[in-house]
Amino acid sequence: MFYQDAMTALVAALLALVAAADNAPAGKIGGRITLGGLPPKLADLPVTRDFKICGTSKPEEALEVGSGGGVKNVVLWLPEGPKPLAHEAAHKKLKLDQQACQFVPHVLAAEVGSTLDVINSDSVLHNVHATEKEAKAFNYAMPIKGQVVPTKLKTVGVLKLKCDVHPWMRATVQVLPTSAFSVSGEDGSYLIDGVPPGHWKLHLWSERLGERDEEVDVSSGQTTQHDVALTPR
Ligand SMILES: [Cu+2]
Repeated sequence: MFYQDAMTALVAALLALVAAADNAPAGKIGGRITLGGLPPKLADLPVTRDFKICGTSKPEEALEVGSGGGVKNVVLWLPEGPKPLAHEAAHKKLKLDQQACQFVPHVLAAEVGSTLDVINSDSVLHNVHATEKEAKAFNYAMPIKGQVVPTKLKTVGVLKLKCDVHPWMRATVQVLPTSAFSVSGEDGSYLIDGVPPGHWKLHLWSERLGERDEEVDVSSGQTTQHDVALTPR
């Protein structure tokens, strides 16, 4: 029957379209995060012990604004973006160093399933104490210089790290449900790679400026430019 043939052809054409969309090359989202208005002046954090190794003060890193108002350490990700592949995430390692009584870097982002290697580069005792939503995630002492302690990041969420020996030491690790993420650099620029074409919700997190959602359209093989101006609060 003609009608049936036409329907079969139509279904085949639709299936081909769906397959083509699945195979379309990914796009990217890139841009700059800036601060609208004057950056607040944040006081340095006083060092209260182990001065020989730690120095006398540490910069407050909760909000770092560079030249042209670029905001560093904003984490951006697609909450509904491509899920991490367990076998790939298992090989991904992040380094969080303790240098002169400071966590370096101050903010890290990782896809769930990757491993966090915490390093002690100081010849002083540090204590790495992580909480998630006020509950203990892990807590261990690192007395030896050069020591590395790996932790598998098994659950999506925000890990707040501190050192109980040096109360000014703070870091945040964002454990994300997607492999599509980025952390803004010194000048506020970011780039998210491997984004399938489509309409996406883009989530932003800043330690000091809070969280917000944006919407972004991504085309196959293209980089969507998406700048965001945040306001101090
Ligand atoms: Cu410490």
